[in-house]
Amino acid sequence: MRRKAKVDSYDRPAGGWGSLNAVAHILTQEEVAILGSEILLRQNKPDGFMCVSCSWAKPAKPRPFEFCENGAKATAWEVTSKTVTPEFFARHTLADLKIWSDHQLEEQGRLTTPMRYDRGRDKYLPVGWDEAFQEIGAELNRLDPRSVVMYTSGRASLETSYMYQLFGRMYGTNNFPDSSNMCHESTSVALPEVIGVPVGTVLLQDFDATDCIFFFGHNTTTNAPRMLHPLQEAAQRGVPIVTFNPLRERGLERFVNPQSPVQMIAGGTRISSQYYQVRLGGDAAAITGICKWVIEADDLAREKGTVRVVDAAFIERHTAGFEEFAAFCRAQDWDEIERASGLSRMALREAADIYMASNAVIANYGMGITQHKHGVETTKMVVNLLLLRGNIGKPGAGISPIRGHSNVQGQRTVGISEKTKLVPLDKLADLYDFEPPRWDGVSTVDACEGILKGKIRGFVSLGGNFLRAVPERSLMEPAWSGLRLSVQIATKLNRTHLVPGEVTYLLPCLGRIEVDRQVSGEQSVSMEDSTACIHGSRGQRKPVAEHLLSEPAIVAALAKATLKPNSRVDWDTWVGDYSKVRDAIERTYPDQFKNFNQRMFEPGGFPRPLAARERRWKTPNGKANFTVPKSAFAPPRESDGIYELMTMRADGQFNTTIYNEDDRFRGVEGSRYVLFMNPADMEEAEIG
Ligand SMILES: Nc1nc2c(c(=O)[nH]1)N[C@H]1C(S)=C(S)[C@@H](COP(=O)(O)OP(=O)(O)OC[C@H]3O[C@@H](n4cnc5c(=O)[nH]c(N)nc54)[C@H](O)[C@@H]3O)O[C@H]1N2
Ligand SMILES: Nc1nc2c(c(=O)[nH]1)N[C@H]1C(S)=C(S)[C@@H](COP(=O)(O)OP(=O)(O)OC[C@H]3O[C@@H](n4cnc5c(=O)[nH]c(N)nc54)[C@H](O)[C@@H]3O)O[C@H]1N2
Ligand SMILES: [Mo]
Repeated sequence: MRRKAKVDSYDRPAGGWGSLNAVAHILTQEEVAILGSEILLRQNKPDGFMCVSCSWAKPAKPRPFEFCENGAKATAWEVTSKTVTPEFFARHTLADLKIWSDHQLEEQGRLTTPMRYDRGRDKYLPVGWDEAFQEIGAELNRLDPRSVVMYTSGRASLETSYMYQLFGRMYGTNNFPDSSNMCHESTSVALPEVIGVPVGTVLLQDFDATDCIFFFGHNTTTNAPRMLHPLQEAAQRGVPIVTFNPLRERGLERFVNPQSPVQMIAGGTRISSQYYQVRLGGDAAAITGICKWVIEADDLAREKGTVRVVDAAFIERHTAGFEEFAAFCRAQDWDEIERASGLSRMALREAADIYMASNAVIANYGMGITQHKHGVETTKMVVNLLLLRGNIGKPGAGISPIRGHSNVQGQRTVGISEKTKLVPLDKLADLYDFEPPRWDGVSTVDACEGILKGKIRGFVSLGGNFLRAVPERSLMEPAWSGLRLSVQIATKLNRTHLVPGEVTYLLPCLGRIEVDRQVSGEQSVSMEDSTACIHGSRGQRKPVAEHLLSEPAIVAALAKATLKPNSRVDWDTWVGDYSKVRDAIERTYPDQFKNFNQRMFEPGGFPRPLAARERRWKTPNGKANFTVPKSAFAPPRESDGIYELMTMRADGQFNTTIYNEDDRFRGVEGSRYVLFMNPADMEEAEIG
């Protein structure tokens, strides 16, 4: 039953009693007795499983409960005792199911049986695994590999992802778009150009050593709640946390640690010391303003012969482009900076003063920076700010893009990419004696265009909900039905599964929290967190249904049914013992994964070596690069009555997975279709 939507102001802190309530609620909703079974106690622990929700770092010395409200929701959602059986599909045509909400679809529970779509009956019918693999293999062999997309959602393990990309390349395609194309692509493009690594440089211990944190466009309360712990500890040490966000996000203001009895009574800690409600898309202008103050202060110091404000030695030795960047900042006009950032010059002066008074600064950011047309330039502006005072490659400092899915960063590390320059193709060719395709494959956007034009004919999806995750649904859904082949490897029923191609399979897999038993015994898998640390993860729960296969087993079976035998790749041995896949990953990336099997359960994870952390710059010029933005300032409003619209996640969702229709921290209950508007704008437009 739908509840009536209700919107109220939420003035309580994040965390606290509300969090505990929400956890109890989801456990009941999903009919899981997991508190008793101690499963939550194993979450994010060195001997346990890695949370299937966000990718935030896992500490070496975990708290007794190293999970947050949303992590508990994600666990309950996966280990639910509810199941979708063949009888369910026998009862419902896809036309029936199409009117269900996204919440209702996934809420049916875990998929249990491989299914094939039957057009005549408009229903999914059960099919044997072998038959499914044989038919998919035959279909793939009839299609041109260039016309086949192999999508990955960011949850699959390093082992699965490595096998999947190898299968695809041996089949003949580099079409490996992934969910990261839809979130931190700006990071993956910007950072290699300016600091020579595609990922963030901070480690969890940097939060203990930092003396200032800048925070741009991330809703930590909902999207990486465990990060509130290091933020809270830093705030308690008196570290300034300078936040830029058009919205006042609750958790960035106050946080009550639900694990601390004292705080539960005392009402928590302030998180942000400064909260700047930057204009939407105005971060590049705001950072320019801050840098302008820094440069002016430095110019003055040079004039007077006093201590430099910028880190001149670092700039001299490690960077290129400083003079051009400084000239750019000097030349910017304050009126224009104020207009584009929505912040006054004195507010930016205050932020600059805090920045200049700090010796080790971390800059965190999320979708508020990346998901703009100018996301790449704005990301580079964040780097400019850090480079001015040598805040990359020293303890307590660095850049920290807060990634999304729990292994989205790791998948790129082991070869999931459509861009050939990011993949060691020669090494793969050498190790497995085949000729990988050398052309660049399609990204998510290219894949959509290819589907619209009818050029993409086959789509294999390793998790995810592509049709719901991409925009332009009204164009994409009809075009999707033109696909010859759609193969969906999934745990839960979702919207994409309801739009079949000519030949459509739904292949149910084990989740990460389930025990994965193969011939050599119980298997573990691994993933990379937002700070480039690798963690092992062991399944804990009995699988929800007997016919489920693991993701590596499904990928291997598809590969065997599609490819000609190759004596260098023994898919069965890999499936029998995943440590053999890790050996293969280590052979492919010897520097990154040295002693992979021995180190995967190190508390806190083992950090991948990142050159930028040691101030070695793998950029084309061997330097860290200052860059001048070309177009990052928001354009003027075209006319009155035209508003800027921002969309973001609610608290009750994980991307397209909708746990419930509430957004507790924004005071919304019972609906996801809520538009917030500034009261002044409403009054002016006579709305309400
Ligand atoms: N519970 C839960 N956790 C998740 C997810 C989930 O859906 N649910 N998704 C996961 C994934 S895949 C990802 S990518 C991450 C995403 O996590 P976030 O990066 O936090 O993404 P959003 O939820 O879109 O929140 C964007 C934030 O940026 C602010 N913002 C919007 N525009 C601007 C701007 O122009 N400038 C600034 N400075 N701020 C702006 C918004 O007010 C909001 O606070 O979360 C991951 N974790
Ligand atoms: N409407 C909407 N669109 C979005 C976003 C959003 O918040 N809302 N967020 C954007 C962002 S930042 C991202 S990263 C993308 C994410 O895009 P996707 O990664 O494609 O989407 P998700 O919603 O994360 O995928 C959920 C589905 O994954 C499957 N699944 C869950 N666990 C597993 C598993 O262990 N194995 C397998 N094989 N399948 C599994 C389930 O069937 C579930 O229905 O979406 C982008 N687009
Ligand atoms: Mo994401």
